Amino acid sequence: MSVPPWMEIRAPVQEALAAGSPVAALESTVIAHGLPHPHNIELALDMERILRGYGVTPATVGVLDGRVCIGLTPAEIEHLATAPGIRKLSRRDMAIAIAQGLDGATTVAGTLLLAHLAGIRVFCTGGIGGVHRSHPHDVSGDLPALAETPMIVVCAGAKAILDLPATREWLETHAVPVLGYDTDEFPAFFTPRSGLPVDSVVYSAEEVVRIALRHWETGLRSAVLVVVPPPAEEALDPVVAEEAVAQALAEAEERRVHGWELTPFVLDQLVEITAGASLRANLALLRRNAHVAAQIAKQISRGRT
Ligand code: PSU
Ligand code: MN
Repeated sequence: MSVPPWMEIRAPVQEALAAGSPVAALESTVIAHGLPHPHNIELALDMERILRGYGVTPATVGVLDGRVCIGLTPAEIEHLATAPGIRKLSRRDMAIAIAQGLDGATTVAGTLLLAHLAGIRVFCTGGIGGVHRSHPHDVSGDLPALAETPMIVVCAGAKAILDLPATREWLETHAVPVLGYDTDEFPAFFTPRSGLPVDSVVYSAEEVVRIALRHWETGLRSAVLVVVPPPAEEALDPVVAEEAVAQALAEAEERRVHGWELTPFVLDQLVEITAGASLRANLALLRRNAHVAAQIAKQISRGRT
């Protein structure tokens, strides 16, 4: 596989890919813009530890001085977690960041683009972006990236701050199968249920991989979304969650926050409004997703199912 000159696949990831050993990609926007310091660094390193515990090589993706790095080092993760002015890189921003030598953290969309280019097939995140409430024209770049990238993406659904029915419809239209991992409902990120259906319930990594391989054999190039509910002990009460989201969105409206800043702003507000409960839920679901993604990465590396 030929790798572009601006991409560095770091040695552990390169070796694992060459040997056919399991690899899972992790994004860095959640580190730079999604979680407060120092939880962001702790969580990023913890997700890597969870993957390694299963024998899976973590590939945290980010851009440093215009170099695309697949498999950031802990020092580089710390840089993205603490330095001011780290860009949030979706697909449209990538060429600019590379050509202009910028530092940036990759969103779900940005990570999908780069991890696929590196030959990775499993990606673990918290919640995907989607259609924003009352701004139906603000559609996250995550959705078209999911429609166009053959990758198994493990998440807790779409962030509850979004229009979940519209987001769910979008995935359906663009041929992204939604597999509920031991659940029959699309999770609402902070809470296990949204009232929206999944396309199928699956109970094992083996089932996920079998479906994903058949999906791509049909010629489709879209992602397969595996949705995992947040752990019950840390999940928010649905009424509390909805009230907090409404309050956070009203605050964003009042301060006229929009575009790429909206999601981080609202997540930040939620931590304050819920006195840290939304943060605990976010951290817990990210860890759980890493456990599920690790098993899927192991299974896909075993070859044909
Ligand atoms: N999930 C989280 N926290 C986050 C995000 C997802 O638990 O911070 C990030 C992801 O990187 C996702 C991005 O791609 O938010 C979506 O941003 P936007 O709505 O601007 O596309
Ligand atoms: Mn957006």
